[in-house]
Amino acid sequence: MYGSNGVTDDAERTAFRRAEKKYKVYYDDSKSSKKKKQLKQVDLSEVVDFKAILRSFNQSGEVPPGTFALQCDFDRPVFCIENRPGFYFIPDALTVEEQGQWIRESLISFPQPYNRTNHNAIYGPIRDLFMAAKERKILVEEEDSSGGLDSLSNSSITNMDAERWKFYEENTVSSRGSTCKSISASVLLRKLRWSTLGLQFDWSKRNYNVSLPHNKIPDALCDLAKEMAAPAMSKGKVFQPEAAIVNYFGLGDMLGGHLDDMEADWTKPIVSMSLGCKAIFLLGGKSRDDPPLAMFVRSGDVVLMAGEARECFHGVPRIFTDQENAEIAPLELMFSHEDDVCFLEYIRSSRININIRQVF
Ligand SMILES: O=C(O)CCC(=O)C(=O)O
Repeated sequence: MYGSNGVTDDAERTAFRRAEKKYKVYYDDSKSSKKKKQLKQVDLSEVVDFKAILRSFNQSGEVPPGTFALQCDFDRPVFCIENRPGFYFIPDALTVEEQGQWIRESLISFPQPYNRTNHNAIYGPIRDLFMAAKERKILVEEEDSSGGLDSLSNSSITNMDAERWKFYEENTVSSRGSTCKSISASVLLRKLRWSTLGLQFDWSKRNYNVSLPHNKIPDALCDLAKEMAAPAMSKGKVFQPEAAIVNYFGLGDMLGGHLDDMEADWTKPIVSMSLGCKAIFLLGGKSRDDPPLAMFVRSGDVVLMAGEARECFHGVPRIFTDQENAEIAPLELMFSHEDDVCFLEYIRSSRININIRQVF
């Protein structure tokens, strides 16, 4: 499902694949410039824009054919799509402060053990990745012998003692001319694709492994998810957040079409929050042959998928990282303090999605 090149030779086979191919990032070889690779232009005329729909709804109460505003007690407009029951779009649902808070948490605390990340399989649990990237540290595989890197100053070690890979200051690693395997924390941060909160999802078995130790989902995130889930919940029922997957996207990364079907009760929504650069979300039907609807998802938007929409293929074929299209000006302002430059740098070329689930 994950990867920067999920669309292969059989790209033309289904309507979903064709849409992924239409929107994914390609570089224009014909205009190859020595300085910078040019992105191929993409036709965005068919992409549904809920920001524009919200604007029109606020001005005139009108929405385009095929969409409608949900009649509910929620304190801001919630839009639905006529032939996609169970799908809800809440544009601009999170304040800029909330977006900033969850971007910070997604980078600092969500990838911390016991939460697992895509890096676990190779490096084991990694502690304090974001700080290590900020401090330009290097993750080094420990040698067993006493003359190995164990003899380096303990103060430079920030990873868990029992772990085989540990962070070192850049200069302490290079001065030893070591033959150990190593990788810089900033490269690892760039390659961070997911972390899992609460009950841990096992990607290899595609189910929840309740026996794995895990950190509780922060109360503030549970409260926010409960509040956001309300338009998709039956009267009197409250959403119970038990697990979350945090997806991290850089330019060229995509999330291939898939179903989220490992939770017991599909009447409960998945609460999906977008942070950072704008992206295209594809909402398909129950078969990959159903042509998907493409829509923009921007920082602060929340999508709910419940009931029949839980059976619909969906994915993210593209994010926009250029100044004009990323649409992150309010976040740039929020992270303008010099202490926040590391968040600013990250989010200028990234998108984060937090999707929260009730498992049982
Ligand atoms: O990134 C998104 O908006 C969608 C995430 C998603 O579909 C998933 O994690 O299952």
